[in-house]
Amino acid sequence: MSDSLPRDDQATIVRPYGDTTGDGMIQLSFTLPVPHGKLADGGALQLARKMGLDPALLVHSAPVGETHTFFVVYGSVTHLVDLSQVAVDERDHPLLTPKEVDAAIRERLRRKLVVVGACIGTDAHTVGIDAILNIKGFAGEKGLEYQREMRVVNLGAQVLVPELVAAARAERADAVLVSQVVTQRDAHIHNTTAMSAAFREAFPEGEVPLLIVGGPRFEEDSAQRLGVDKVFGRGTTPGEVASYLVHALVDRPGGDPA
Ligand code: B12
Repeated sequence: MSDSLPRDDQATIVRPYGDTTGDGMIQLSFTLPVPHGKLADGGALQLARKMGLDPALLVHSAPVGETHTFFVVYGSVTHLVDLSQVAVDERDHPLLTPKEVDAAIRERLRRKLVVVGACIGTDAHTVGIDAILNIKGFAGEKGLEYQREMRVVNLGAQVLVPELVAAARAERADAVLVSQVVTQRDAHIHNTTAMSAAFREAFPEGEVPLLIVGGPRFEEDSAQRLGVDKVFGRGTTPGEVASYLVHALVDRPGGDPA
């Protein structure tokens, strides 16, 4: 039995757990554009019941300014989770140590692997891309700057797509790493598709750098839809990114080692 699945047997059907096994209890939070009060509370419970929570308990209700109210609702759902229908994007290459990453690049690429990174659009959330690129790293792992065989150019925040394309060309980037944290009005989707289209227009086919995008709200199986080679989500570590770079740029069958 897999450790990651807290179940009694190999069943693929599970229900949420709150107070007792299989009670179906979940908690959700949301905001309604209604002033704080009994009307707002009733509206919140109505929404929860329409979403399939029965019984639904209002455990928190607080004003957000004078016109909105924030809620936390706790309740039981009747829905079942069918694990056999869940698609998981499993890594299809090994997780390498920093030493193995450097050795692979040195021995097989025989030149430095160039990475250009940026946070594009109006997004100023640089902590994520810095976690991957900067030497201080993330979750106990050093960032890509630690790799002796990589040259990392971090352009920082609010980089415009034409600037990114120009930098990738000037630096002869093997890979372009883009971060998108703000998701309001699907900004991360629009910015990423605009970025990938710009690269495909600016570079001849077969010479487009490897395009990687990351951020906490991306769906990891969305690379094709976004026009990029790879998507990394919440909690990504630098080692996962370095291992993927080796897999895609150094080990790639028919890859250009020159
Ligand atoms: C710190 C922070 C800020 C700081 C940013 C400082 C900086 N230099 O980055 C400041 C104060 C400037 C800020 C401003 C704003 N923020 Co802010 N911010 C946050 C906060 C609290 C933490 C983000 C963070 O640093 N996470 C830690 C890093 C390590 O995690 P990460 O970004 O997910 O990165 C990891 C992975 O996603 C992945 N990854 C990320 N990028 C990449 C790229 C690649 C290539 C790869 C491989 C992997 C990868 O790897 C990383 C490591 O695992 C979040 C809330 C939260 N708790 O997440 C809100 C949050 C992101 N901010 C938010 C908002 C709304 C704003 C503002 C619009 C607020 C305002 N009204 O002014 C402004 C926007 C400014 C702008 N122009 O972008 C919202 C976004 C909501 C949404 N749906 O889009 C959030 C979610 C808060 C909230 N709940 O409302 N913010």
